[in-house]
Amino acid sequence: MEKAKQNQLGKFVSLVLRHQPETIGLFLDKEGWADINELISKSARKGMSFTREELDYIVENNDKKRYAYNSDQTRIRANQGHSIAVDLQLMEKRPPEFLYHGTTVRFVESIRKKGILKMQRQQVHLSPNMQVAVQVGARRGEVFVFTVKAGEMYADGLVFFESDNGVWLTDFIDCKYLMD
Ligand code: HQG
Repeated sequence: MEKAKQNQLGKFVSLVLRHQPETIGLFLDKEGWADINELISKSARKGMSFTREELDYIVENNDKKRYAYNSDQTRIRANQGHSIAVDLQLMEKRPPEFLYHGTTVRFVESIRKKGILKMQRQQVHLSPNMQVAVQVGARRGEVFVFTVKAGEMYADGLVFFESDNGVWLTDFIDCKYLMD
């Protein structure tokens, strides 16, 4: 599959599995799973044709492991990043002492005032290291990385989850947990 098609297919799958399944009339169950045959046939009907092998390639080789198949490989879901309400049934987990949030300089003042909000997503996304956080922030312009005192939040009773592709999730980060 050509690189351009990989990108196009990846973006399309993200859109329908995380944000707008209704654009192709796709059904997601409450844990975010879609039937793979249904995804393929309904996508084709909307002009986005791809084969099961092409989808396998995307799931296997996606740079961030954004998608996963279930155990019998009949269903697919996004590992994180949803704006629609899904229950990924992740286990709560003790975070490392520090986690990182990559953003852009123009949001810094607002974040210092209001904390890190989940905005359109279901939870705030945090990276396990500075390098990944820089990549996340770079999507939006000049990068700024907040170091988050995750260990302190956890000690204060706040809850964290780690997605299957290594993204840390929590509901909200009060500004007092941001390093200066
Ligand atoms: C910002 C991608 C002003 C926040 C990435 C971010 C990640 C505020 C933006 C995943 C704010 C929301 C998530 C406040 C937060 N004032 N701005 N108080 N609080 N923000 O895309 O973290 O490629 O929803 O800093 O790699 O950028 O999709 O979140 O800039 O893992 O798999 O509001 O999405 O993964 O943007 O990215 P997003 P994010 P995928």
